Amino acid sequence: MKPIVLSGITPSGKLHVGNYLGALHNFVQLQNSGKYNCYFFLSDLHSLTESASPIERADHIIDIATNYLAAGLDPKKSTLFIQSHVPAHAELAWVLNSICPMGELERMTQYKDKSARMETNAGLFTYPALMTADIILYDAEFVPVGDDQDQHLELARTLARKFNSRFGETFIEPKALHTATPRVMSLADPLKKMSKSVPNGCLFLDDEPEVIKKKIMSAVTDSGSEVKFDEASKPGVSNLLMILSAATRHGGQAGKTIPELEKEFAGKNYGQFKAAVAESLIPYLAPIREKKAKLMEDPKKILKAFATGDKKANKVAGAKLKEVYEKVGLI
Ligand code: AQP
Repeated sequence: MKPIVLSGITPSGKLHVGNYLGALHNFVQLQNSGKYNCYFFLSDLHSLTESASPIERADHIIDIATNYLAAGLDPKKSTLFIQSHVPAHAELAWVLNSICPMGELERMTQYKDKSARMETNAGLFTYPALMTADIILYDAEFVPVGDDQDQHLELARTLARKFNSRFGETFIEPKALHTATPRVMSLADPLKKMSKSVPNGCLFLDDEPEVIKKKIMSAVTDSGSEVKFDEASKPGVSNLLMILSAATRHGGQAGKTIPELEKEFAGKNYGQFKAAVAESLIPYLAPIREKKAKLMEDPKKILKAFATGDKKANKVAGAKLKEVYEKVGLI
């Protein structure tokens, strides 16, 4: 049996290159490797913790679903589904909330960061329990994510272990899978990660060439002139070097390495370097933007691509939830 890979993206805004280079690109690679049984979903229940209007939320769901397909996820190769169409996620989350120590949730950095900049709610606080349910319902061994999710993955392992030791062997402890760009930083503040909820630092997947150029040319870099990778003293330049390295890959081939790029840009200034980053990114992102625009002509067809996956996910997750209810003594 092939190992199970599962991951999701929250429809809380438009996708940015961090979401793509840290997660979505990897989903497609893993799917196409043929080595895994892949599940990819839209974590729309998680988006309820944010204050989008119903119309905005529905638009974001369609937008991310379209991005999945435009980036190369294929319902014939992967199980693609929508979280809210599979009730077992919310049900298992309640069971896990009931065994999850408050202290584990209180120390989550994402919760602390978000609660510092937005009004908090109980959903935001207990989101890692729902995320754990999302993963362990399917016996997922590997979860491709950006490194901002490592702490939540660690909690998923803890909760799986805790449940197993209290109620008997039921869940697999999942492991994170990272890409070479596990944390793309904000273009406006390279000390913070690029986040959908802070749009002014984002390069969006469907930004037009002129917008890409403008955003990259005005990305915050440090004083100095040397194009060198040093995350402590040159976080802006280091971030752009990582983005450029990813954007120079073609097909299945690896991109230029950071040392190769440092050599290529020795003696060149930041303006020349940034222009080269934009020139590589424009053709790198164009196929996704163009495919997405084509898919958007028929939004109903997009959601149809998730219908078979919804059924399969309900079958797998429903069976696991039944086992859980029996083990905890619900009759
Ligand atoms: N900056 C990033 N660099 C690399 N990977 C990233 N991811 C997010 N930001 C970066 C990865 O993208 C996947 C989907 O993320 P998500 O939408 O489920 O949640 P998130 O991590 O909270 O993403 P955002 O963009 O920061 O959204 P908001 O602002 O709404 O919270 C995940 O695998 C994530 O690691």
